[in-house]
Amino acid sequence: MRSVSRCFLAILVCGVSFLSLEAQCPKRPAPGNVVDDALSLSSANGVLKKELTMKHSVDEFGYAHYCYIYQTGTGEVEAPTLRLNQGDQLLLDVKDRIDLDDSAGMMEMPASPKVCGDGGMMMLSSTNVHFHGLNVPPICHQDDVLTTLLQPGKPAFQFNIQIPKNEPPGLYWYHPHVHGFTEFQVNGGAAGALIVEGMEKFHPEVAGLTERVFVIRQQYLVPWVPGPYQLTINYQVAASPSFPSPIIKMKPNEKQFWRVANATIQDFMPLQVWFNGVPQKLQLIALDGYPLPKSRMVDTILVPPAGRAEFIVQAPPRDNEAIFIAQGYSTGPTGNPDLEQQLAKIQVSGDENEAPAIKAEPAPRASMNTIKFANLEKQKPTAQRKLYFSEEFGGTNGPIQFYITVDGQKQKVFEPNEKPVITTHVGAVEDWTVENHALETHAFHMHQIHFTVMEVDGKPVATKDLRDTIEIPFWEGPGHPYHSVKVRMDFRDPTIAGTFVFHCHILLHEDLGMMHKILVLPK
Ligand SMILES: [Cu+2]
Repeated sequence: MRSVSRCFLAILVCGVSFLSLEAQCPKRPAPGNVVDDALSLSSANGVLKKELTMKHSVDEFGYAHYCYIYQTGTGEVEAPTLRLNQGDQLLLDVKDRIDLDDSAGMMEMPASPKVCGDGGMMMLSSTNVHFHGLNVPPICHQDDVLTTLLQPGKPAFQFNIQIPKNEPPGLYWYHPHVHGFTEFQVNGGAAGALIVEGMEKFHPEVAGLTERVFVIRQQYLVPWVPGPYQLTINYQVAASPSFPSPIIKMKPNEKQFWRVANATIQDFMPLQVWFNGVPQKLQLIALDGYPLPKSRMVDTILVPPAGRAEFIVQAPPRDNEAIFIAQGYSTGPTGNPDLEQQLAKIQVSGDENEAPAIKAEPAPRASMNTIKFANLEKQKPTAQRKLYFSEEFGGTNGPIQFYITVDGQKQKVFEPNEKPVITTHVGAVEDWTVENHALETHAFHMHQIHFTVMEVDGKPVATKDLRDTIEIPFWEGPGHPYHSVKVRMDFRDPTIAGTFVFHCHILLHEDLGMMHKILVLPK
């Protein structure tokens, strides 16, 4: 479907949704309150078996909510954190109960010819689940977003995922991924954290610390129309000074382990913690659910949309106030402004946190060599590829088309029934150089595997971080070089054989086709 008609339809659908006011989603916390973590659901005896129901409603301010509801003995909670160990099995029953009049038909797109789940047409009321960052098979009932489609009113669909024994411990997340409609549902808050336990085995410095899981989301009244938005932290609106700031409580000098997911639809967030206006050092432990071989002290952690950062924060002494803040970030002439926003006030009170006795840091109990992608940077690549992001106006006053293109191929937007633009095979290790030819920053995301960031703008990077999402800054225009990253892709693990996607994680761009398929053939 042409994007021009879909932009109009977006407005139409939002107009429609204002009319269905019966609240299906639980009430979200009011701003100015203490930020609570989501309910944690932990595996037992190697299994986590739970049910989530996706619903929809519109709040009193007109924001659409899409909610993953978990039923507890005392009521409904939204978007619980799923906690599993390496090797555990996740059995997640998901029911689509989105009550939305999108029978206009015009919103429908033909689904992929293959069917997993209920099949039918892809609509705003259809859903599925992507387990972002998990290195698991791209097949039906696991992490397959191309053919999995759940429809309202149908029986629950079961996701059945074995967390690999060598899965990197860290913060992952789950969210819907129906092409064309992902942005609406994630904008509505449909996103939750998934944690693979065991970080302390690799980073003993986090052992015993109070752990916080913060999911930052972003809500637009009409997500397809650029303009004002609100960030939220664990569903509490963070829009200070318009609203009172959310509150994070810490004890004086206390160290906490913060696990932060950027579940916004398009916000690049340079995260900082300030004491009296001064950015403080944060001890960075992991990025995108992958533990760093060695933690590092930084004052800013840039987290692109869909990225995660895990770090240790130390509170100031008693009666000091500190803030958790996302700095402003320029996404270029055709990008949306990502404005500075205080995410929370850190309120320091209570008993002094006992100063930790000075002792040698215990050695890690597990070697980095036991997790996936270890030493990937030392592997010899078997292929080199070049891809680029670009944008194009579709006509005199037409909308922008968003492309990601393999160099040498024709620019085209993603179609569900397209053929893969890249075919490789199990065993390959490839270096991909991804350039940005657009006047807007994009966020490159690869499904199914993490990649090593080898070079930025043609220069080797020392840290060689493992990521699943990486920002590529905008082109400054004629006379300037394109920004680029070179990433090392690891297709050696046979369990990820199959067809999956890579795309921009600005979700509007993905929905409009800045995405393509890759086929990894079994050996
Ligand atoms: Cu993009």
